[in-house]
Amino acid sequence: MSESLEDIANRMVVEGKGILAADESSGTIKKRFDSIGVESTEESRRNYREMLFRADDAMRNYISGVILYDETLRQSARDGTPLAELIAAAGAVPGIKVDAGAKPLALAPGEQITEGLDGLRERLKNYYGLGARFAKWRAVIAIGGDRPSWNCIQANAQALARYAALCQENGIVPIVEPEVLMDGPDSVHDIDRCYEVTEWTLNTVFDQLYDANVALEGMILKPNMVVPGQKSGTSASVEEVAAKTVRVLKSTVPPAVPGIAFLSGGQSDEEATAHLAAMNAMFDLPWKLTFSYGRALQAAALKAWGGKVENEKAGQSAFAHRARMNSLAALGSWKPEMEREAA
Ligand code: 5MM
Repeated sequence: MSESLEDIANRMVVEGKGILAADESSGTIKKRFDSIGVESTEESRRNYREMLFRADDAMRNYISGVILYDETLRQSARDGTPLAELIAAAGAVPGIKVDAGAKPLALAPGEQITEGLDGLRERLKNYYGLGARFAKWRAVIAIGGDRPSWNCIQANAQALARYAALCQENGIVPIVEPEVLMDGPDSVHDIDRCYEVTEWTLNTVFDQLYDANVALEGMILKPNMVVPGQKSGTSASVEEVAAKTVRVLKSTVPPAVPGIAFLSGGQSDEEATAHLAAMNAMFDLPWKLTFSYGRALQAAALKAWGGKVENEKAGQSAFAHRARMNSLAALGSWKPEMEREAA
């Protein structure tokens, strides 16, 4: 019998584990590889990802699921094992990014709408056959000037809800990712503006999910944390970020949702860990709170690897370290000195 949506969702946010976002599209992974001077080819992308998925300690103990890009879900390791099988063999759930990226929203300068609904039902059936049991769709909301507009939030929330309903219809758990960006150019983008826009976005998303008949028990939310914009010239303590993020989530996310797995959104590795740890240590929460980090889990591993086979072990231990720190954060027991001890 196939596993229920609820069981898959619960597995994705099981105690002390989180999700590895390794779903960089070809353009994004090229940027990451450029930063370490490695050419992005089908083979180098496969080698890098195979290194991560074969990091046994990290994968077995701290990672509950991996988000893949279409190419990776169809790739095999050097010994011919499909990469999705490596992930499943380590006890993690393979997942797939199904959006086609954020494109300019017509007549709305500076705003974007995520595309990819056309043909999605057929693609989901195909991905299920390839082993994917969850999917991800990311909407981006920018703060700046008089943005975001009602139109941008509404259009993106409706697309997220249509995507989530299609996933559930096909036995796939949707990760619903409405990201309020933290890199806006605006000086008024302080933590309270981020709070306001995140609250508006999440309320709209859950309205749309309700209208689309999406079962909250069979989905995972992937939101941003409430932080000041990187160019706002303001800052916030770890405790303030944790308190405001938990407050906005408690006022918008029904407890029927089994788990919330944050994106890191450009925070440093340690910031992303510290914020998650503080939320879990300071508050009683109705859902699991964990990580679904891309950059904050991979940056150190990518650097240590540097595109060389002889550095694979170093890349794997850098990944295992960050995965363990974030696992401790998901349990609320991470302390800054643990970073030093491990080093
Ligand atoms: C891994 O990056 C994903 C985006 O890739 P594209 O921009 O190429 O589509 C992204 O959706 C990611 O899953 C989330 O934003 C979380 O990653 P970060 O780096 O924000 O933790």
